Amino acid sequence: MTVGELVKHSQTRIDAAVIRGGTSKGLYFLADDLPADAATRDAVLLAAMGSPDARQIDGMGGADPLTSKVAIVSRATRPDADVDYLFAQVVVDEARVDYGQNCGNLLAGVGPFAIERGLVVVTGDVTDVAIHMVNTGQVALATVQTPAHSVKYDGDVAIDGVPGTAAPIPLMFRDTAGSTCGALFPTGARQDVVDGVAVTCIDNGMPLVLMRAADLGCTGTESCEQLESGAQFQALREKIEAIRLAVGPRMNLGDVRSRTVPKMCLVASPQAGGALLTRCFIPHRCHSSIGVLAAVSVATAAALPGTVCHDLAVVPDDAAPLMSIEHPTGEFTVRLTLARNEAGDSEVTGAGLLRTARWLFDGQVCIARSVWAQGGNA
Ligand code: NQM
Repeated sequence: MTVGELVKHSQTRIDAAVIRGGTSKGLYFLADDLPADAATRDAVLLAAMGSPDARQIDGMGGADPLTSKVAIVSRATRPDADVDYLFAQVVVDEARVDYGQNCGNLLAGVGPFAIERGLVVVTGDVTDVAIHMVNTGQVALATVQTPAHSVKYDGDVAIDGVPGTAAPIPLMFRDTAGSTCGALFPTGARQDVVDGVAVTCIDNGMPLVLMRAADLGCTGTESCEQLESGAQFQALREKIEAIRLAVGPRMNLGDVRSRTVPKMCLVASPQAGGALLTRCFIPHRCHSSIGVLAAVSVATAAALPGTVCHDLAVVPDDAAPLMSIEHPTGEFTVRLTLARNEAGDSEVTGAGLLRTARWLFDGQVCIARSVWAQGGNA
């Protein structure tokens, strides 16, 4: 018996791709290849990533929330989309899979995956893929480069946080306001005071709590390492978590102790010619850059008067301002679409941005047979 046959007999193989989407990386599955039963599927995803374990040494995860992500893709269940995309955050050091948020970075890999797996037909030099984001219910539009009838991954677009360049994948969002919390400003105010700190609670695709870095005794220019593990920032971390737990119910998220939202974001005046400087906690690790829908939510808060960051931000005077959100490894540009509502107030009606993605691996993940017994029914 060959080594391959041994593996085949003691483990179950499931077709999967590993794709870098934006500044994240994850496993991409066709929904039909995973167990239909939710408990069994979660047990399989935990085993695939190697969770719970801080090092994820017995799985494909990279010991970081940004590389412990899963995209589950299937034919669309609504007429205005081409495919359904369910995002799963596999918690690194707990036996938990969270479906309570979207991921705009993995979203960038969904179009290429859907085309390569035959769910979407190439239409020309570029192929638009309308993606139903099942976690929150909106449709995003991704444009994939498809010259010569196949997905083109190489190109000349650089995004901060990823070395080198690749083919652009523009993403367009509409109707993301309140997608998880029910309202753009779920507490009903553009600013609240929580635990003595002024905060803006916002959800334009990602539930976020914005706090001025200066109000918490830091500058916003600190490194992720300092913020995450510096002894001098222990009190800051505890304060941020206390605020998070307090605002969770007020953002219609309930008890957020074991949820991955809301994300917590320190803001300060821009330092590199952008619109605003950020440091995001997702919610306990510091993001090495910034999430896609998190950037959309930050840009939205920066553009709207009355938030904790509007007066710190440099907002271009334009109906479609390009908002450069500075983060630990560079910047992330979001183009907002602004409109006036009936009361004459400015509203954000859409957002567009550029990501890249690269297919890294195509094969099968091997899952111990015993996982089926632990997780439920296959
Ligand atoms: O906000 C990380 C990421 C994300 C989420 C996180 C994301 C988004 O960078 O749309 O992309 O906030 O957990 O992948």
